[in-house]
Amino acid sequence: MKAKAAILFTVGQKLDIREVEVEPPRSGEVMIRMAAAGICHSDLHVMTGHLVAQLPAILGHEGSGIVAEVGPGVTNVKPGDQVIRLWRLSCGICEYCSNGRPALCAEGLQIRMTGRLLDGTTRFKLDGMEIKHFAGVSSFSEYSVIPAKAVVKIPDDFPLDKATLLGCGVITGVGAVFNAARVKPGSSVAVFGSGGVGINVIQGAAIAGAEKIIAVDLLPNKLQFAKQFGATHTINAKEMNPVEVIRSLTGGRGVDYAFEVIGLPATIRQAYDCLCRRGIAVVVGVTPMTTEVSVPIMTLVFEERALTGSIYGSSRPQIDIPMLINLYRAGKLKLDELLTGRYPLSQINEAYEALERGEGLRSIATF
Ligand code: COD
Ligand code: ZN
Repeated sequence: MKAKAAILFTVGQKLDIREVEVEPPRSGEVMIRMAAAGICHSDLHVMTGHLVAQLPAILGHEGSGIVAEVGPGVTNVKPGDQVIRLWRLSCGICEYCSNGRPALCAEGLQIRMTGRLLDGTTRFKLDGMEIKHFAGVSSFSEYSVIPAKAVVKIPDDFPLDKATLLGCGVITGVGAVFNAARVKPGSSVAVFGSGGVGINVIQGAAIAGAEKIIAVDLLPNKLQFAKQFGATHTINAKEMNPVEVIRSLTGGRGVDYAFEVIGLPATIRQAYDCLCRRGIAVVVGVTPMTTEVSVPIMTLVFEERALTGSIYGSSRPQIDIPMLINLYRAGKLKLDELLTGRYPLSQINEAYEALERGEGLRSIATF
């Protein structure tokens, strides 16, 4: 099967749209005809070399589509089913899967680090050359093959463009609030970074019933979006020191929860510095892999503050995605307002240029 796909050949280059050969699914795999793929900053981090991936690869880790074909032994989905693709495969039986932390499963890490599916091979070829699967998803391809365990079936009448956003931005942001921090009603929250993922931390905090939600960004348009998604206060960190303003907004106390959704050591430290005693800072953003972050022992121990990370919203996608669909249908989760741009796959580099300029909230590539 031939498919148009966006390939990253070398760090620092643009994505190249090429026609690749997609092999049929093998045992335990499915082939998806993609409907839409999300434009997330994490793919941009791969293009700039900030995040490491095996290349050449078809990028994209957020996506939805329709099952086109299933390999031997697949029973959880059938051709014609609408699905969301997960960027972290999980085996379902290891210690972490059993404990409700499937994003920590070693199977998913193996695919992420090698760019190959579980049998050690890829299903994409370009003129006989092996093309890697980014995050086991490679959603920037008209067709792609993925382990059947890494899809979530969604209702037949659910719009696939909105569904796409659930697969990374929404579950990562809302999940960090619900699962990692477990934000309590009436609490105070600061969110550093109000982009495509940060805005979902903000709406997650609003759904969780936080009383004060303070959004921090450098761009006025993002802070405007933050208010629309439930922020009670906004801070432009270009104009003022966010830690000082957060302290003064909380009467000197600090916030119960702070989220870093940018990926910079300085803002991770700011998130920690604006906590109250026993406050929790959750880091969602990733800095270059060798970075270290330090915090003062005085506040860590004597104030019992916590600094932790959250990967993929610390979620259980087979439970959390249906829950997010229900929240959307109940009018509580904003997806229509989140989707601010659509680009055909041929214009995917323009979509990333718009992301770099800070336009909109979340865009999708369409097929
Ligand atoms: N202070 C305040 N805000 C800032 C600063 C700063 N110093 N610098 C940048 N920002 C704002 C930007 O203006 C922008 O609004 C926002 O931070 C970032 O938003 P986006 O839309 O560009 O990026 P997202 O939301 O698509 O992605 C954010 C991540 C943190 C997820 C991403 O950057 C990242 O670190 N990814 C790696 C982690 C990972 O792989 N996660 C899983 C897949 S997403
Ligand atoms: Zn993402």
